[in-house]
Amino acid sequence: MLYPQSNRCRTMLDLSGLWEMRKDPDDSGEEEGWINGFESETYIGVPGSWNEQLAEMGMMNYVGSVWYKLSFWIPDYLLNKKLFIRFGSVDFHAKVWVNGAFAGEHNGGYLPFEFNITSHIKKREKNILVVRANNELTHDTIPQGVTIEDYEKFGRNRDQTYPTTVFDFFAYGGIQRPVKIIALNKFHLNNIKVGTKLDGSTGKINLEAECSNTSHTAIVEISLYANNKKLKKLTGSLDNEIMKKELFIPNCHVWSSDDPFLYELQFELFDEGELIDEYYLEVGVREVEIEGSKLLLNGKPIFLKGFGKHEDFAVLGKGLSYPLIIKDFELMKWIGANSFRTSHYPYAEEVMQMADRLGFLVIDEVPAVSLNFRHVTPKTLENHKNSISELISRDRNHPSVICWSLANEPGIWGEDEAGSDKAESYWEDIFKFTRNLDSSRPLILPACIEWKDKDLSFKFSDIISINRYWGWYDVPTDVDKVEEFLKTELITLFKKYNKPVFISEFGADTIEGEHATFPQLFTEEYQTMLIIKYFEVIESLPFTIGEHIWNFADFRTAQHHRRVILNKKGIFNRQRDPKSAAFAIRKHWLEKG
Ligand code: BDP
Repeated sequence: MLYPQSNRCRTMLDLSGLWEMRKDPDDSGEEEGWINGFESETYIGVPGSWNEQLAEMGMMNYVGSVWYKLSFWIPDYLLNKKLFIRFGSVDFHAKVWVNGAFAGEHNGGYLPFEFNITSHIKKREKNILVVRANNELTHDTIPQGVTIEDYEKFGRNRDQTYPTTVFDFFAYGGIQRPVKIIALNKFHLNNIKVGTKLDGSTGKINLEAECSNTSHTAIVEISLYANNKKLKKLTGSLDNEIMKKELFIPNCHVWSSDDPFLYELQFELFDEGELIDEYYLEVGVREVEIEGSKLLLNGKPIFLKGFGKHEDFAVLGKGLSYPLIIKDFELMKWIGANSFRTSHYPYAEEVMQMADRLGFLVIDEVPAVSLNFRHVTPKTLENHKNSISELISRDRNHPSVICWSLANEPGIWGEDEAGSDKAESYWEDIFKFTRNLDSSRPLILPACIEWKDKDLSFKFSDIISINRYWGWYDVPTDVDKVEEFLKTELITLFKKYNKPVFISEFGADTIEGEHATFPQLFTEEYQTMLIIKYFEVIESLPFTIGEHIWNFADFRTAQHHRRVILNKKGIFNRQRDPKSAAFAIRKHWLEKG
């Protein structure tokens, strides 16, 4: 599935705006015929999460189905085209109808999906689009859900959150990314895959273009541009609707964090000499490898300085905001970061595009957070694999994506199952599945303290990635012990696995304005002191490949006595003002280079 664009052969209509909505706590909408349209309760901004924008009507903690409705027109000049409806994401389940006809459904949040709606469209009349979004999570879904009974059953009553979640971020619901109609010719490009490699100063691009059923006379022409100048043109013919080509660029301008140069590829699809589709794609030529304990970008060791982030902002929830994307990149540049992790789910496609353009290195994560092996079912595994293949298919062309992260902190609920054969074969399967889809990027899985060096995923990962909270959840206030424990632990991990070690999370909740002359949790001084201590330890060990602070900014979580509305481990507060630690981190990272 290609990211939508308008060009000579493609038209894209943006359906963002004010839609009508109605909640459906009994899930009776389908039976009552809402698929044809329904009497609305109020309006809702799309894209955007329903929770904060409609908190006053009880939507803040709502878990269940919500119906959305919008009427739209298809302009006359598009009536003979193939029409698709594309959703950037709906969390976590969506069913879609056009003029009462079922268009399709999608399971799983944070990833795009599209349906062909050509035959459902009314010509020269108003069309009614109806979407049922549902944000319930179960043991089978990715991420998994948890029930009140589960907390009791496993003696974890004190972990109970409202709404109930197994993870520490707010499970916002709704149509959170843009909805677009895409108009294409009958024959069109369906998908494009690029892979890049370097051979000395020559760049090699492997290209694969997939077309909808074209005739045998169809050909694809590919042109390579640098700074708007055409450098090369290749022609490929289709074999079973697929065209494969290799493109060589002598004296290639490689993509890197310091110089994120992007070439542009233009794909033109011709049938019997007539142009029937085209697509433009930005491409960065670069190579990522692991060599011994080093992570190499274009053959040179690279050290990751950055953050675990969240998509989260007041009122918007997880709704896409272009200015917020730009602001976050500005702050990351200002502070001297070169990378981030899309903890704990895939971020908007526009975030990935900006990372390519600004040279940020991204660890791209699937939404498999806090997997509970007591509850893992064959369906969970299937859904996990689906999100991996949807993520790779969406993001594989981004030079900024240097690693796939296959889960976060599985087995945190003290389950024996997380250390059993069940977990081992699960990870074996997941890692093998992912490598089959993309063997060009290292795989990681940020793990927690629960299983120490025995975490079963380490065996399969290319990089040992750990989230560590010495100085916060363990040995709070004792910064000397942090040094001793962290160092010993990192050395043990490296000795055991002989793989690069990455510290994917560390940090301290901090309330801006709180100060103390001694180590006091929640103060700005304590956050600064702890983070600088981690930097010293991590950077003193030659086998570490990076440090990602938890978190970039304060973010909303489910209600719990451990959190004062937000998780306050941000280096910036929720509205993106810096806490004191930001200045110390900036000094450290800019000096480090
Ligand atoms: C880590 C989790 C992260 C949490 C963090 C915390 O990976 O999602 O937000 O702990 O407790 O274990 O702040």
